[in-house]
Amino acid sequence: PQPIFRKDYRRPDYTIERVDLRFELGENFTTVHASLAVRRMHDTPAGAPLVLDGENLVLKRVAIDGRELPADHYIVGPTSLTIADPGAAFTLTTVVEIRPQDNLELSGLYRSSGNFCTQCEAEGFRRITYFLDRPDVMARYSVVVEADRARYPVLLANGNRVETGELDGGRHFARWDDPFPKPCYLFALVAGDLRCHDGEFVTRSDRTVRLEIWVEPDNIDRCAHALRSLQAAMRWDEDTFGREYDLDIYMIVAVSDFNMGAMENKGLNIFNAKYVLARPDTATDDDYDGIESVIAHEYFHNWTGNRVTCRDWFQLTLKEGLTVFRDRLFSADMGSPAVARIGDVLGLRTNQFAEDSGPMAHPIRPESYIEMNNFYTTTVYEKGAEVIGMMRTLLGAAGFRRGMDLYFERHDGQAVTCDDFRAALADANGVDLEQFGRWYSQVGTPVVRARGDYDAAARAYTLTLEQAPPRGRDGAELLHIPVAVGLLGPDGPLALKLSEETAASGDTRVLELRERSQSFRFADVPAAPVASLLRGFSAPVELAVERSDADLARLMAADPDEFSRWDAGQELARRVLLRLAGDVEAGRELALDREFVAACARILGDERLDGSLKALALTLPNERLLGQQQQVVAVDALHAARQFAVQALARALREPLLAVYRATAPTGPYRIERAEVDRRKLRNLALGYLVALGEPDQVRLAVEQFELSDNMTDSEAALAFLIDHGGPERDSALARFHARWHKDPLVLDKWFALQAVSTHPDTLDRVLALADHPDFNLLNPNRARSLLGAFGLRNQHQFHREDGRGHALVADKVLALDPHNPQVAARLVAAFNPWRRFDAARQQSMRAQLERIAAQPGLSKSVREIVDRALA
Ligand code: DPP
Ligand code: ZN
Repeated sequence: PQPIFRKDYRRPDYTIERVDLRFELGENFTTVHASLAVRRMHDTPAGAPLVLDGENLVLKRVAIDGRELPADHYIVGPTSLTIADPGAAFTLTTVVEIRPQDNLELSGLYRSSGNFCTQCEAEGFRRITYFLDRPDVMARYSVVVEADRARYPVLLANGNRVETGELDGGRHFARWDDPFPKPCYLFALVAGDLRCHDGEFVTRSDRTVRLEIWVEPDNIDRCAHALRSLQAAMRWDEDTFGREYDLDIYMIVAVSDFNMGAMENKGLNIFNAKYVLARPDTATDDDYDGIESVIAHEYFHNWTGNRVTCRDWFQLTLKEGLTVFRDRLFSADMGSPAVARIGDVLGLRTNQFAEDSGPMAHPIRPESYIEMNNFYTTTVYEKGAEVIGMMRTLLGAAGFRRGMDLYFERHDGQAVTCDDFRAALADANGVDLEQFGRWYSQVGTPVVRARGDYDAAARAYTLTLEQAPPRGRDGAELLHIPVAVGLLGPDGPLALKLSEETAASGDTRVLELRERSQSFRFADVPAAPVASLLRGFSAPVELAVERSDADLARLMAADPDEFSRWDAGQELARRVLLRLAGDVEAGRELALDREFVAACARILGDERLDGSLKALALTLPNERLLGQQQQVVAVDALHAARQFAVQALARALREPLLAVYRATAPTGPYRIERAEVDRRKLRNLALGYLVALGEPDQVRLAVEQFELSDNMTDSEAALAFLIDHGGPERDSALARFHARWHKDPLVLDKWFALQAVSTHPDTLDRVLALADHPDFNLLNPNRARSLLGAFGLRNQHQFHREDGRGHALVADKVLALDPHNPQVAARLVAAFNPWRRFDAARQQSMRAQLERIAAQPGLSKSVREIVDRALA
């Protein structure tokens, strides 16, 4: 397969202005009738052929302006329909047959739990009908859905329902019109036996919007949180960005088989059930948060993605980076900004930094791709959101809002580029964002080095910041990097006064680093300060600065920026763990740093910190993050070091941990409220450490919590600790959990995932057995991810076993899945991407698996692209 390059973008020769579709849904096949109003673009030469995309379609009829096309006027290729000289403006009619029931790729029109649904982003619409399947072709749609009434009582599509009726043979139909022009990737259709949880929202201009959440009948009691989240998101987007919803109805459908998290189709979102369904006994606090943010994310796309969409797929971050940024602002406003920010940064460092230093590294706006689905990445999404966040930091909240307003004013109804977005922000504020624009083409994680010099005589502190290219990418252009800094004096944060300023004010400054190296001089600094750098993680960079453990401990205790306090603690923990890993490798006796233990004890007793922040501060960096800090990832030593540190901390803090556990017992039934979430986070953190001691009394605490809790948050946490502990307590808890939940797919996914990420040494054998469990289904994306994704992408110690059995297992499943669902297989095979970061034996093992996969005849282009890049 040939790559497609961003620089080769050309406008389409033809455009499609109106689309009339009729779907005759059937058990064996579905017939799709399409009438497209096509117009030749004014600068297209007369006679240019019309080349439509199409995949897995059986063409039954093709006509222009009602006349059948003679066979010598068109060519049906494997992925196209080419029509010679079709004219300047005409109606093209096609009739095709498709087989949704055989569609296991879950792209296009497919079946899930007996219902019909669609997924068209990025290029699924071409699997439904012949079309110009590209986002810069925007059309108005009218859609008729016909199906058996008994099996498919509910028939949905985008826009407004304008007609329904009965047909012969027990069939019925519904017609839907979408008044807004849209790219075909936002098309959606659903037909099935579904129930509706409904509500409404009154917009700020006093229009009442009907809200409908459609689910399988058994799930009707799990929709309340999704509805509340939607209402909150709608209000927030009005208040924060002045964006009002534009149709009279907004529908969300939950389906069990879905490749992604959710899809923002105009007026008819289709969701992975995981991001809709929640009840206290089935969903954890984190699940509730995930639902709130994904519901909001898809809703926010209505303006950032749908009303203003992408010109081409290279611009994906235009809508995704921006919409992730918007959903993060929303989540921060709904809950704790510091907790939200810590979660974002942890995810970015663990996943995006790894991607950016591996074979799939790409800019947030990629230059080329073979399979677009492979570029729905943490780089495009999460680093993309960081890039938007930096612009907001530079412009301020009000300036950013001005820029957003101008963006919508200029581009509503258009398909545009990242440069258009940046121009709107710059023009609305009269600033220059040219140098900043390099973030869109930059690859890898830049390094910012910092050095401080205190001049006691002048009472001045000079901070020198220097930017260096990411490792192995010399010659990268200089970036425009906002670095938020503060200074801590002996008595706490200092009011800052840069030497060019007239008076001291505030305790944070955003320094703009645009040169290779710049110095910033702070005046009136009474004593040598400790610098707090990159507050709030103001740029997605790696910070390199020499700081003593004592400096870190001071930041950890006194930095007014909650994120930076956490970050200082994590850096200290990272040092401690990496030193311990060195001791493991050298065969030295292990001892946990006393200062570190003392710092942890202070956090546990710190009155200023809520339970969530305490839990985050006392969670040691994960093994993947630690591995990123090493030249060669010391898989076993890191694991041993971290396990040792957990147990040593638990021994040292046993009494305070027990006291915390007792003091945080529930006082009533489960409530999803901030204070309660904080309480559960802290309680489960304490329980985790206590169970790690391996003592019968502490294990019993987990067994009791598992048996008595009324909610999934507490029972899942207890189960996870029991699985790590092993023994009969584990087996009986797993059996009980399975007996209670085996008919509930989302809960059973947890059962698989918890076993896959376990630290217990027998994990690989158990995962092997689970892959043959009757409840395992490789073809269901959630289930495949819950076992294999969790194991391959999150369990560094077990996946990278030296004997290579972990590698072999995941490679086997990639090969088994690829012929059916290449998109999910490609996500899984990415587990091998970091292979060059390991020792010789592990490299050889992973390389052998990659070569075995590469040699597979008929490998999908999705998996081929990842594997070829990994081996290159
Ligand atoms: N549905 C995916 C998302 O919202 C792709 N658009 O991010
Ligand atoms: Zn999105």
